Order: sequence, then structure tokens, then C-alpha cells
Amino acid sequence: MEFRLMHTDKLYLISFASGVAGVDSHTGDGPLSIQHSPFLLEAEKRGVSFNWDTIIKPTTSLSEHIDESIKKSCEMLAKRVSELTHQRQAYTVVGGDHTCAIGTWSGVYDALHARGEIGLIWIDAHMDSHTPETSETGHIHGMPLACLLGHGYSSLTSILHHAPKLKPQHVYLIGVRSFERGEAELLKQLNVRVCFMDEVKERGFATVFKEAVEHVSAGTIGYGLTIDIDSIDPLEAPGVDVPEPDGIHAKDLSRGLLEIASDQRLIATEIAEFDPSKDIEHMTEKMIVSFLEIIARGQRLKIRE
Ligand SMILES: [Mn+2]
Repeated sequence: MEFRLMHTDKLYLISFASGVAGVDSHTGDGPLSIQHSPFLLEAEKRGVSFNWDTIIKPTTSLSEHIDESIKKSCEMLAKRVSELTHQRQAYTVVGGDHTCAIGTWSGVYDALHARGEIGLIWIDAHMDSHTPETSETGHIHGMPLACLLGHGYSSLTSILHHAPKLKPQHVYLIGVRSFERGEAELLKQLNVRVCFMDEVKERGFATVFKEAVEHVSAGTIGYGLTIDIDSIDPLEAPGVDVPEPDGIHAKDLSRGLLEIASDQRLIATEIAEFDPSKDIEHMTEKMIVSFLEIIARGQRLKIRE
């Protein structure tokens, strides 16, 4: 059974104001800095309406393991995502570090798994597919995709349900250009489609993005999109903690977003890893707001169709 949005005159924005899993906790300031962005006000003057929803903040205590703390934040996020999905609202999760993905897609799973499988396009400079065994740094923001596929800390693979939230064949990674052996081996063993940056350059972003949409739509009831801001070329989006040169052009991703924003199969979107303290002349902030505007306008088209 396919899933269709109903109430789409507003785009809900859920803030995941947490950077505890990354290398620099300033990613936790990302959502607030977008919320107060003058560019967002400008977009609203152009007739786009955003509805700032729940703000999820980590509650850490010294006695607690970091994965337990992230589990709590992700569970809160997953519950809210599940509610909005049940209500068929249009929403975007704004991170925060990329562990938000564990919460977001666990929430989508909670709301929709009885109907069928979910696809996911994962745009990232990295693979985010470490497990505690393969990670050299132990940073959990390098692990969310593995968690969603059912590998890693049991606290994080069991958010709302003790089950893998995604099937490997329904995932498509785009833009990877920095990774470690352990995570690459996991994805290879699971047969997850990884479109490295070399391939993006060779075939063109538009071509691989179209392929990704087809890939994640095959055999699923719909798909999601998660964007790690570090996938974009750091010359265009410097506001990240782990910049990797030679990335995706923001314009290319904008065009891709335009293509899918009003796609009836698109269930949810997520934008993560913005670190306002590293931004230069608000370039990254402006780009993220422009992405949100495209998504919001697309959602409105959906309801008119
Ligand atoms: Mn990531």
C-alpha cells in the first residue's frame, strides 16, 4: 500500500539540537541558527510557511554512556516523526549531528512498516557505516547508517522496534569520498549501492540522482532523503566539522531536490551536520534555507496535484 501525504500547506521542521555524537558539539547549534536566519524570514516573505516543531536536546549525565544518551534523543525524535507521519504531515528534520538519522528513519519505520518497506537516499561525503568494532574514533555520528541496517550498539538498533529499519537493497549512498575499510566492508557485504564521488563526477549528479530515486522506489512504499551537509563541496558549504574537498555542487543538489520535492513517493527529508561556528559569510546557512524552501514549495505542489 502506497503512502501519500495529506496536509501539506506547511512544512514542519523538527530540530535535533544535538552534537554530542560528533567531533564538535557546535553542530547542536545548527537548528537554532537556521530558525533565526534572516534568509528564512526572506523565504517566508516569499510565501513559504515553516512550522517549527519540537526541539530535541540531549540530556547527558556523567554516569551515562554516550550511546544511551543518544538513544534517548533518538527515541524522542522517532516518536515525533512517527506521529507526524501518521498524520501525513510534511516535515524535515534539521540536525544536529547525523545520528538524527537513527531517530528519523526509526520513526518512519514505526509509522509505516506495516504497509511495506521504506527506501532511503543517503547523501554524504562519508559512509556513516561504522560499528563500535570498526570505528577508530568511536564517534557515533560515523555509525547511523549501520545502526539503521541493524548493526552496532543494541541501544541504537532497537529504537522503538528491535528490527533493522532499512533493507540494504533499498538504500542508495551518493557522494562518498572518505571512508575507512571496516565500514566499506560492511556495506559491500550487505550489497548496499554506493555511488562514490568519482562516479558522480563521471556520470553527472542529475543522472545518478535519478538512478537513486528509481533504486529506492523499487519494491518500497515510498522513500526518504537524508542530506549530510558535508556532501557538498566545502568551498560552497564550509559550515561542517569534517570537510572533504571535491564534493557535490549545491546547485546540482538543488536541482535534484526540485525534481523530487513534489514526488508523491517522498515521505520525509532530513538535513544534518551544519556547524554554524565553521560557516563563512553565512554561505552554508543560506544554502540550507534554500533547500528548505524548495522542499516546502514542493510539498505545496503535492497537495494541489
Ligand atoms: Mn553523515
